[in-house]
Amino acid sequence: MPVSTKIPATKPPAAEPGMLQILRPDGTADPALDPKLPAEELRTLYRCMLQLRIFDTRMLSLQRSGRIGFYGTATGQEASTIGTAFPLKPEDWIFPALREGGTLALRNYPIRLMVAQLIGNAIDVVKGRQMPCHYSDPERHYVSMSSVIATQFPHAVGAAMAAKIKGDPVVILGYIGDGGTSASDFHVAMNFAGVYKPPVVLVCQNNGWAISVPTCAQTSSETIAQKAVAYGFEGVRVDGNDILAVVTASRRAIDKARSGGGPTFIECVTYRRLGHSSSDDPTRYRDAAEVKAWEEKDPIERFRKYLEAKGLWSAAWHEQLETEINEEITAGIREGEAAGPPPVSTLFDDVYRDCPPVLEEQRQDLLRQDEAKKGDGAFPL
Ligand SMILES: Cc1ncc(C[n+]2csc(CCOP(=O)(O)OP(=O)(O)O)c2C)c(N)n1
Repeated sequence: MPVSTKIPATKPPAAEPGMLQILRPDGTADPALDPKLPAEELRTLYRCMLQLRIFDTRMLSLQRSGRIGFYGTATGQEASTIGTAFPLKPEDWIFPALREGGTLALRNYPIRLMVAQLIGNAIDVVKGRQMPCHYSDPERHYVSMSSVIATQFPHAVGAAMAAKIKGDPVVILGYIGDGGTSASDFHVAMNFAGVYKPPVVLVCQNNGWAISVPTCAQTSSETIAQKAVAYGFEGVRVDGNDILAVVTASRRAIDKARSGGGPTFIECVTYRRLGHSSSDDPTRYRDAAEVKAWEEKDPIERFRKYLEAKGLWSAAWHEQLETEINEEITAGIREGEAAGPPPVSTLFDDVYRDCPPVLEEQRQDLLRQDEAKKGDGAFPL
């Protein structure tokens, strides 16, 4: 009989001791813990979660039809992604990992620019030089992710230390995956955060898997949150598929950081429902039953029931949102695919303030070749 190599990951979130849960699986809220957010905030949360779900679905299908090279979804992680960033002020900084592009919706980042980055075209603000999913917007205080796992944490802690030294009243939010907590950068950042107590909130999206390695093979700790204790600061564990719990935990941590109370580490217990990225086939290492159990804990559906009971959700409103989001994505794809690649002339930009003569010579040479290519279709040798 063949031996199964599929190791179970994490259990779906249940009301367990030590984990903050406010929304019950049936969509009712614990009355003692319900943050009673204003209707407008609840609607914004729903819209942003829905936008992330739809954007992921559309971009994965764009990748499957060969129109973008790579994509990493946050399907199943919408509450954890949107809820952690929701309480930030616009001046606060976000240091995302692969799955936090959706937080840009909270800062009204145009979808067309996200699509442009995924294509790497002439509209792309990073001029086609980054892998897809590396959105970047210094004006909205959103720092491009680094593909190198766990580096987000030292970057975030360093930025927070700088803010503290300068007296800049901002909070920094940094993200990591469960796999990232096995990397040395995680421990370096946690130690600096504990020692210097800068205004930082460090979030681990524990989505059960680091590509094919389950969380239980990353650590012997009972929880990831408890690792903060060793570094001398607070760690909290949250049902990451419960948007009200995530917002509540994140708001407490952000307010604490802003008022000089130092760092907090938040573990959001959630699940990566699709492949690690468009290059991965998760059916090779995990059971369909596990995925199904988590699909039943869908964070959007759970929140939808809560909104409906409050009279804040209707099928018509949902359809209107879906239409608006899809139209914006379709327009972004049309514009993005028509834009063409970034001009060759930009290849030498942004490295030196004043281009050195030797590079200027190469730039002119390249431009001459580019012109010649336009003439007869061939590069002169
Ligand atoms: C330092 C480093 N080692 C290995 C990799 C290859 N790699 C890319 S993503 C990934 C797994 C990440 O898992 P996790 O931190 O749990 O985040 P998730 O992708 O599940 O959100 C690995 C090993 C890398 N990018 N950087």
